[in-house]
Amino acid sequence: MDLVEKVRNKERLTQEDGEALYHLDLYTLGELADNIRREKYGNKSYFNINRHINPTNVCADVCKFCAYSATRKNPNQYTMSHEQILDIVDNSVKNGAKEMHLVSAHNPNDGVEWYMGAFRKIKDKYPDLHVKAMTAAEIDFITREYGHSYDEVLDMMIDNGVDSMPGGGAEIFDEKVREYLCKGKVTSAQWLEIHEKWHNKGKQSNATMLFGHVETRAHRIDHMIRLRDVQDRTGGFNAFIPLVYQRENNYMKNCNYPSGQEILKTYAISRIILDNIPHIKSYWVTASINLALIAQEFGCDDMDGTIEKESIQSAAGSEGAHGMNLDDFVSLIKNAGFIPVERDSLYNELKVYT
Ligand code: V47
Repeated sequence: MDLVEKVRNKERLTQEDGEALYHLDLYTLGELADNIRREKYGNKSYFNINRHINPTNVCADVCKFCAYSATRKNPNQYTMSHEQILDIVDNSVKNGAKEMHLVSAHNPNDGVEWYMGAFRKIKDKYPDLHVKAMTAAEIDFITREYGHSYDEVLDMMIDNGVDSMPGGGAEIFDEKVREYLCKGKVTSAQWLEIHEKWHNKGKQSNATMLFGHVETRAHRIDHMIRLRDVQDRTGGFNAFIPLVYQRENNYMKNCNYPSGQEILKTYAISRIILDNIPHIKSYWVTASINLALIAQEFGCDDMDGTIEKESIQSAAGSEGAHGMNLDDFVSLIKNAGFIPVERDSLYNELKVYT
């Protein structure tokens, strides 16, 4: 059957189909993805009011794409105390934030109590605040460093108030590319296992894919299909977030940087292939705000949030370091022809900006 027909009939696509989608012209692909997105969400475009906190940049791992981490010899290393973290949280709550998204480097000096204590203190002070924390890469690091099992760390997270897991650390699942990018970090199978375990405890998470570096289109489709397989079993992924590779201040320059068209095609294809993951985020920090808005016409339905401060991708050249003013964010979404909808972290609608 013709591939376009197959998509219109909502048939499940194979690896081969996914690769073939890239050969369609951008507008056909965009229309196919947009139809799926509009059927689900109409003209709504989701975002939340959130704060990214990166409590330490000291890292035992060496990922070629990372411009954020610092080794112990780096003069720019930092590790926040719980008081410093709580000061940030206090301030962000005053500014209306409803989600704290905490992601750290893999710091061998801190101990598991440092992580869990921070979550506990945030939750004790703000029981209604959503704590999104701990990538599967961090969890894997903690188990190796401190001798816990995945289940023990996940249970500790739940006991200390973590509500959902972010999608970081997925990078690209293909084992050869992964070994080149981030040898020694959580493996693809482990990343998927950790999320599956988390879902089986009744919790939700997101999934990312870092693209636009040395991977091929086939690797991106393989990445999506591995996520789709887990999602068939658990239904626990809320959103898929394709992260566009930022290339400054790191060790990976030999890349096939993607054009705007290639980025939009990748968003659209992820909407089509991931028939069981409800939301596709065009994360404005790595896509740029303009492309993230256009991506809302190519299958994406979410822009992520106002963020307030971003350290990981901005270290590598993104312009998202200072977040986005709420009024500007809402106006930009409106001017792009969409209805901005503020959501909570689990996609319950909080406010429709008509
Ligand atoms: O996993 C690191 C990525 C991720 C670079 O779950 C880079 O809602 C681009 O996962 N260029 C962490 N990306 C951020 C993350 C995230 C972001 C927003 C929302 C959510 C969510 C999750 O940042 C890492 C890594 O893949 N990253 N370096 C870089 N040079």
